[in-house]
Amino acid sequence: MKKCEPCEPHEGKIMRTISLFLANLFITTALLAQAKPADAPHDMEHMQHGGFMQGGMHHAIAKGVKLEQKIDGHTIVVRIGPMNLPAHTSHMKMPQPPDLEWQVPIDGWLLAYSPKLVDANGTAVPGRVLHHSAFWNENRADFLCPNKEEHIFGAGGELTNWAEVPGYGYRVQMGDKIRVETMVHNPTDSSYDNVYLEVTIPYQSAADGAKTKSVYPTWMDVKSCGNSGYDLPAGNSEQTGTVIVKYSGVLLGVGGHMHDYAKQLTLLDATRKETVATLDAKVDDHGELLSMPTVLFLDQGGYKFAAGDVLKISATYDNRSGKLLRDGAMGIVVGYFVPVDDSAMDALRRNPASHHMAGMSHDQ
Ligand SMILES: [Cu+2]
Repeated sequence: MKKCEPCEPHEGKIMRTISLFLANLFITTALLAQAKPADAPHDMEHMQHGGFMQGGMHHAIAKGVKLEQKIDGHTIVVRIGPMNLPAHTSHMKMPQPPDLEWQVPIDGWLLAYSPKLVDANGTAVPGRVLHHSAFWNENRADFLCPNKEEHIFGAGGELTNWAEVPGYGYRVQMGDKIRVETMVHNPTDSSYDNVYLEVTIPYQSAADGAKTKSVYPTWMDVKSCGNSGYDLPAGNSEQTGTVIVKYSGVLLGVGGHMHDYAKQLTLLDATRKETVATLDAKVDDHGELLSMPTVLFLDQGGYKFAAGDVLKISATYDNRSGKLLRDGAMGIVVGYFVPVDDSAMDALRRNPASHHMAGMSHDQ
């Protein structure tokens, strides 16, 4: 059994810094939880089941948290709650919602994701109390790392939107099973009761015959296809990984995800010996991450990848805390990929692995 990894260095800091920017749109955000290996034995699944800060930790499970959805016009609202959040409660002390399952109610494309927190009266609750939430499509494998499920949406305390990229969407089929991992905490002075996380998801129905093109979320990680988090040594350091693109297509644009003390994230097409993007982190005087830039390739019709291209991802940090930060770093270039032959991506569909959903304890 995997032991609890300390994650205090992360608390309240990481999630709001996670940003993926695409097109000339708004900020898109992504929480990077790591997936379990698809073919892991069942016990393995359990210990790796949670998000990158959740896996193997010993949380009490919040009772009575449910996932509900409603369709309103061309919008689905997924609602998770109620959650009671006493003031000054760390994510370790807070009872956490179990993993919940969202069954996609439409055949078509999900176009955007807009999260918010409200109480039972519909009054806004500060986003800070959301540690993170991540949506995983159990019916699909990640196209770069098929050992992981496709990570389709994530958010932290910043609650920023994954805005619509006009003409593009994420293809789903009726009944697709999306696993929703949510972790909450409350660093504020106020207690909040009966809190709901609502994610508003506009969609395009396949029956409407629109010429929506499918995009695939693309996570290019310095840890290659392994767990995203790694120990950050004091001082300057660099971590490098590679992934192979097995499909020809274009990358529309990229943003990046790093943690505090970040310096730079780079993406190279090693096969073409070309730098795809260089993302300089913006940090404050204390090294706290403020933002990561976005690079778009829309003017050139996207950055072209050929099947078999080797991508090299590098992350540099300058950890000025003077000590090693356990699980303190990540380096992920995040973008949207449009394959030349979308039908080739059908091979990534699969039957979901069996999970114990609602009521599952993370410390099992
Ligand atoms: Cu991270």
